[in-house]
Amino acid sequence: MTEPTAPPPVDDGTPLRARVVRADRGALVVVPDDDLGAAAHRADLPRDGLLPLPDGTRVPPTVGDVVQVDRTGAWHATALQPRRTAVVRDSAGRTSLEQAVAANVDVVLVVEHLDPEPDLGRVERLLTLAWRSGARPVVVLTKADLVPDPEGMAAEVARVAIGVDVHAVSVVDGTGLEAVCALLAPGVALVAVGPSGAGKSSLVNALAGREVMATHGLRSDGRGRHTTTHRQLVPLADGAVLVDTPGVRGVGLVAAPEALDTTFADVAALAARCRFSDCAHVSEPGCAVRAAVESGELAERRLASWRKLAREAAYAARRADARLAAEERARWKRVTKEYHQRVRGAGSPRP
Ligand SMILES: Nc1nc2c(ncn2[C@@H]2O[C@H](COP(=O)(O)OP(=O)(O)OP(=O)(O)O)[C@@H](O)[C@H]2O)c(=O)[nH]1
Ligand SMILES: [Mg+2]
Ligand SMILES: [Zn+2]
Repeated sequence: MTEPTAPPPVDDGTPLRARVVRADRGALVVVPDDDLGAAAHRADLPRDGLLPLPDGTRVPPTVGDVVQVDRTGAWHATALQPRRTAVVRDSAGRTSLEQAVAANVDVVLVVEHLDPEPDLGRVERLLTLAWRSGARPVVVLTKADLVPDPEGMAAEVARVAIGVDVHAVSVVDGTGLEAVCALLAPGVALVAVGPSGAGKSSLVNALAGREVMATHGLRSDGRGRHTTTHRQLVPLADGAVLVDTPGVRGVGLVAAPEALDTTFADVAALAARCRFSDCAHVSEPGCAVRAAVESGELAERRLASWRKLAREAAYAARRADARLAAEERARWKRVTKEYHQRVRGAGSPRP
């Protein structure tokens, strides 16, 4: 990206409403929210790296966030606007269970390659992540120029992407790009998620009409090093913005039963017809899910994928509950300690 070295605009002392282009540990890179194509500028963060929401909770800002920036002296971010949407993934971090990948996006581009063959389970996982965000998912299948029947493959993927548009594209011969361009409009924010080597940055460059992001130089086999190493918001020519993200091996899901039911609307509809409401779809009598697998209506693979993600979501929910309980215990410990200190203090006033 262009390094944020441009001089700050004239500072009249009023705070700036700014969009986060990039979020690092101690500082943000921001642009004015009313001019996303303007020169980027550095804005420092408080020492703990957190910013307050209007309700007082402090959270780490992420790319796409709208922040308030104080421009007296060195720019520093002071507050965070509530997020319209948030793409969140399971975090391995100690301080929080969720990591916000991108905020305030309207569209999540689930980017998957056609060559090597698309991984349907990964598409289902990323669609669940996308539905959970509140934004609209769109599947983009890249490298259409490398396969003989991209449309046929897109139709296969569309069968596991219920209610979602699926486009086969190529940045080499331009196939399908107009369908993705049709999503762009002034003020629209998108994020591209998908495995390393899928062609996210290549797509970003094609949509931007210039080389904004570095891409993998050699023919990639989809493995090996990640070319994009940090998330970044890129202004596109038509007033839209797109967040490019580093490829991830497997994004962990946060608890999201509704999102799962949306991704697997077919399985959920079948499960609603099982004789027992707590049917585990293994060997229960009157199981509509098993019956659909046996009749070939539902692919065994899809059922297995749903089970895997449902287990993961349930685990995440338990972990979130455990954390809440631990936080509650810690709060009570603090409260009672303070109480005892006050009582002691009242009995024998400290010198
Ligand atoms: N033939 C062909 N190659 C493509 C296409 N799109 C991307 N590639 C190639 O795929 C490789 C990976 O592309 P990138 O855009 O760097 O992939 P990425 O998803 O950004 O990868 P990470 O940044 O590691 O997550 C590069 O060698 C691109 O040239 C395409 O439409 N057709
Ligand atoms: Mg990239
Ligand atoms: Zn059942």
